[in-house]
Amino acid sequence: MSLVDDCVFCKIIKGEIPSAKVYEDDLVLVFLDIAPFNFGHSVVVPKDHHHSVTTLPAEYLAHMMSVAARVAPAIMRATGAEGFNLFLNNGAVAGQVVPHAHLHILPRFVNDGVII
Ligand code: DGP
Repeated sequence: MSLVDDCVFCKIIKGEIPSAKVYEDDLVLVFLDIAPFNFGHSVVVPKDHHHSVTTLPAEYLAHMMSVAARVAPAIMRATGAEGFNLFLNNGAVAGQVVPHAHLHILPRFVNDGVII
C-alpha cells in the first residue's frame, strides 16, 4: 500500500486522524465527509494514494463503484434519504480539494435544495 505523509486521507487511512467509518475492506475506506452537503454524505477512498483517478488501476475503480453501489443503499436506510448522487472531482479546476482520488456518496432528500 502506498501512502503519502502529508495527505489528509492517507493520515485517516493510517488512523492518525479520526474519522467516522462507514465501511472498510482491504482496498477502500468509506467515511463521513467532514463538510457534508447533506446528512450521510460520505467518501469512498482507495487505500493506495493516487492524486488523480486517471492513474488508479481499472480493478480498483470497479471496486470503488461496487462498494459505493452497496454502501449507498445502507446510507439511505440509515438517513431516510430517497436517492443519492455519486460524483468525483478530479483536478482543482473541477473542485478537487483533497489530492487523493475519492468518490463522493451524496444522499438526497426531497426538496433538499442541494446543487452539486
Ligand atoms: P473534494 O472537493 O472532491 O476534494 O472533496 C474533499 C472532501 O473531503 C470535502 O468534501 C471535505 C472532505 N474532507 C477534507 N478533509 C477531511 C477530513 O479531515 N476528514 C473528513 N472526514 N473529511 C474531510
